[in-house]
Amino acid sequence: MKFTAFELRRVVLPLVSPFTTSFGTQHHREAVILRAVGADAEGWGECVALADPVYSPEYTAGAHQILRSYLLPRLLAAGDVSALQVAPLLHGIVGHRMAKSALEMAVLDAELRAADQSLARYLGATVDRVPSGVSVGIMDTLDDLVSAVGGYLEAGYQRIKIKIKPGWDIEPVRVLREAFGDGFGLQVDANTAYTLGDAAHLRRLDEFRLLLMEQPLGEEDIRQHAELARLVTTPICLDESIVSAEATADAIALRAASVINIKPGRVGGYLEARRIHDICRANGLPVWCGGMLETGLGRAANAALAALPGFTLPGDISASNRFYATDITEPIVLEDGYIRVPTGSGIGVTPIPELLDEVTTEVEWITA
Ligand code: OSB
Ligand code: MG
Repeated sequence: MKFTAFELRRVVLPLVSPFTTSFGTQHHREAVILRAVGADAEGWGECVALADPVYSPEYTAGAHQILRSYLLPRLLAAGDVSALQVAPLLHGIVGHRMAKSALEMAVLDAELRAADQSLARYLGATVDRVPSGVSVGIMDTLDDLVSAVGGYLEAGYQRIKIKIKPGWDIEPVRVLREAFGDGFGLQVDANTAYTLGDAAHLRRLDEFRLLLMEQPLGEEDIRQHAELARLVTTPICLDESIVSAEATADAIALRAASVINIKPGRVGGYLEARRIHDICRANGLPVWCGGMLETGLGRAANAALAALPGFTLPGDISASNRFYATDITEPIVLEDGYIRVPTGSGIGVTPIPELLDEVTTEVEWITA
């Protein structure tokens, strides 16, 4: 399809409660939303970069800038393009996978809407709903944590992930097992907060029957994760380190991880995400779909991806109301612990114009 214009929006959505990780506290979700205007249909994309470069090198203002100055002009100049051509077309621009992912998502959404096909069907989904997990931030007190997790279990979430950091790791896990027992899936996410020197400390998590330990060490510490994996029994899962299919293949070959968190935004798009799924499946590694506090747009698309057969663990695909009192789309809801896979064409949801306008802080049109 030929694309004639792109609408770039900056949005800011307030969070229902602050979200704290080892890299900081978020009170708002600031994001770039992209609308592709094509000859046959429109498509929507969401950029998962955070407001600041604290999880990955990308950040909202930078993603906006790279889309405006480099990615969109190339796409507009390319004439007729399909989603499969977006990554090769943008290959000459190094990095910026989150920005590239937003663009590929918008093009793919438009293409699928024009063909009246759902993203789930296009990707190869095999189920119509996906089990829902929730990511729980670092709290001020253990009591606050127990009460938050109690609420999520009550709501039906099928597994709990808690954020950890040095000083908030063993005890939080212990109190959750004491409060709620062994009958629920529990995992931890360190967002790179430890070093291999902490191996003996991290080994203390082994007695709590965790599903996995996510990204304990640095993004580039693939070999060190392999070393750590030999020293602990809790399965190691990589998030930040998994930036591409190539990085995934290397991590598997080095035995640095036995589980992979796939985030489409982090790896450059849903097509690369599917490649990573395929590589993991061929190697017998379970995968799950990570989250980046997406609006309903990214949340719906993630549910489609998570419906592929290799996604055998519940992902961080929670209901819209886990983060937002009002989403920009019809809210994604939890039903008996599951999120329904959208069946409409494309990603299956669109922003509700008034709700999108309400959270928009800047609008810019990029044309050929
Ligand atoms: O490490 O998985 C992470 C949110 C922002 C940045 C990184 C991460 C997270 C989460 C939240 O854990 C996942 C979600 O959207 O529910
Ligand atoms: Mg993570």
